[in-house]
Amino acid sequence: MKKHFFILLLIFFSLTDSAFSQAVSRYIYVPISVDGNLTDWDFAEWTWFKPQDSNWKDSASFASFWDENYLYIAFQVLNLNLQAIKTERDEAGLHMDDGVEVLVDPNYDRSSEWQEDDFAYHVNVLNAILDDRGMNEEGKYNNDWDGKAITSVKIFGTVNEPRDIDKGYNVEIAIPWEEIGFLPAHGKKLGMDFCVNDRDDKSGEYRYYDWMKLKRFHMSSGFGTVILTF
Ligand SMILES: [Ca+2]
Ligand SMILES: [Ca+2]
Ligand SMILES: [Ca+2]
Ligand SMILES: [Ca+2]
Repeated sequence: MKKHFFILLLIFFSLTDSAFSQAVSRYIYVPISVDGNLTDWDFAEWTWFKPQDSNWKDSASFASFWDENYLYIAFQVLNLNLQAIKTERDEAGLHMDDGVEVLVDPNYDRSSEWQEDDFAYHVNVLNAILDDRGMNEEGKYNNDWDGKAITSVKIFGTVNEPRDIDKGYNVEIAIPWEEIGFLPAHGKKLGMDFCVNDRDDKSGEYRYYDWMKLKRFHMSSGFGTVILTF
């Protein structure tokens, strides 16, 4: 009996974790300066997340603000060995570099397929971008779409110098509302996920973790909810 109770409790908490994860994006009167410096985020509400693998000790946090022009996002990522090799926009494999990924479901329909409105930005620690929106004719994520977001990265350490110990990096992103596709207002909701990609320290392969613990990132039905508030 006791065992069943704990199993039910576990199911409940795993459901609440995935189905009801929410973060708040507060209105900000002074526009964020997208420079990698997070002093303008002093009053933000940070959401912390970490890998599911308990042997993997990295972690990250994200926060969001908005104003009439932009949805702002900031990341603080802890990482001891910064590695990235891609420098060109939409370069294949950029998602495997150390960097962050933001996925947005603007119409908040929480679909299981990647649809026209849904878009993703990868920003690696060299501030190179891989962005996509909707699907192309070949049935792949449409990387030909290039968004207008402004991004900036500040690193604490050295990239591609594994002999030292790095601390991590900050990322700031400003996504224009005209790109998201609606006018921002108090109470408005977006589906979003926040992810960290990591070029694995030992094997040179890559691994990742995200806020919503998704197996497939391009799936808005698994996204958390970001609510705009004043
Ligand atoms: Ca800043
Ligand atoms: Ca959608
Ligand atoms: Ca692109
Ligand atoms: Ca280093």
